[in-house]
Amino acid sequence: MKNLKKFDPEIYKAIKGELARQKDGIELIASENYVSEAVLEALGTVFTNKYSEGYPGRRYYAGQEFTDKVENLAIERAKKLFGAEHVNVQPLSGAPANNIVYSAILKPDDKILGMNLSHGGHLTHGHPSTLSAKIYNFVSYKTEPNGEIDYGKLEEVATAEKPKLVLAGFSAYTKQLDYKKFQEIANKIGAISMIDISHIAGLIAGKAIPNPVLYFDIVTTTTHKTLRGPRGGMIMCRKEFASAIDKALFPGFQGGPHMNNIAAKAVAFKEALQPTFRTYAKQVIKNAKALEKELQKLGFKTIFSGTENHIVLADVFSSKGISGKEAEKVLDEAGITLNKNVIPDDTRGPMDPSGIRLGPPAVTTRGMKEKEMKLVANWICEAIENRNDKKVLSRIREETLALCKKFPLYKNLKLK
Ligand code: DSN
Repeated sequence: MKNLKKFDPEIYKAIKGELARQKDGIELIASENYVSEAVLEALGTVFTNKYSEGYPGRRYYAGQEFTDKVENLAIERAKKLFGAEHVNVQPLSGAPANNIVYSAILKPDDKILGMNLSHGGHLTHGHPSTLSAKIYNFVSYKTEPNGEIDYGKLEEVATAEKPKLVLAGFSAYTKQLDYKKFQEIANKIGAISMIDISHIAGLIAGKAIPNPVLYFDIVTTTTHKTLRGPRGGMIMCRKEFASAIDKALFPGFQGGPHMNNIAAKAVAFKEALQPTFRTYAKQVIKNAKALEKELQKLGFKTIFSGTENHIVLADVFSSKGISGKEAEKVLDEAGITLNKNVIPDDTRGPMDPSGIRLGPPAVTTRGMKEKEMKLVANWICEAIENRNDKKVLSRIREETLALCKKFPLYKNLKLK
């Protein structure tokens, strides 16, 4: 980065700082991961210079010999990974992907049935502060006190509300969804079915959990969470929705695709097709289970208990008398990064909720296993229980740093 260092030392310094932060901290934000150096290399290329509105073979500007190659490879690899009939790799991220689908298949005021945000759903699945909630009419379903979705109740709501779209998927839920039930409910009321697999895409690609692609009409995802690709989104669908979705993306919603990201997506998909990715995906779930089990032993109440994916949600307010916001801050000081999170029907606000969400996709990438998860859970407990003792927090910080050094990241990436 010698050019950057010379021309823009402030940005250079921030990049260097971020690299050190990522290398030296225990990253437990369930939606984050570390891309490979090959993915990073693809991201920082001259593809960022190119405009390529349209799709391979039918673009609006000339000079598409290499962009077409890259986009076709990304599509081909995604199809192989997920078994989808049609793939669009151009969404800039998950929220645009969801909005593009809504605009492709719905009219303003049409009804969408999605998971309630405090029960694990996502902002774009109907939160009132989003643009989509201003355009469409969202109704929601919730989880039961035992953490499960009651599919009988879901069917009742769907039958009463008659949504045009039945939406599955989550950003803070820990259970395996019954894909077939969603499909049957959508079929029964003549609705389109959609699942947002942003969180679990890597677990599906790595065959650690079942693949929903055959059950749903439309599947959206981000590419940067468990799938371990660059920041971005993707839409997969049955052939009958392909043309509407492609048009809703361009010219409907986005302009030129970010070809450097699409190149990096193609690289990440190739990585996810390797047998080692299956081992990774399975280990992520083993690690999440180990983390949850140890936290429970230490007195943490976990929500949707008995994780079946990469997410653990803990009610720190009722277990340890600390808010999610304060826990996030204290743990950051100890070298452990995670996020505050609402719990079902949280009586506290989203900026200072009762819970924390944590997950091991990133630490698993650096090679940590169940033994390390046990250590991490114990540090979390110790830091929270001794939150006012700076000496304890600083000792834990030293210990987390020592563990990170044992599992090095980006060995060839050294910024001077
Ligand atoms: N920010 C992502 C997450 O953490 O789940 C989803 O929007």
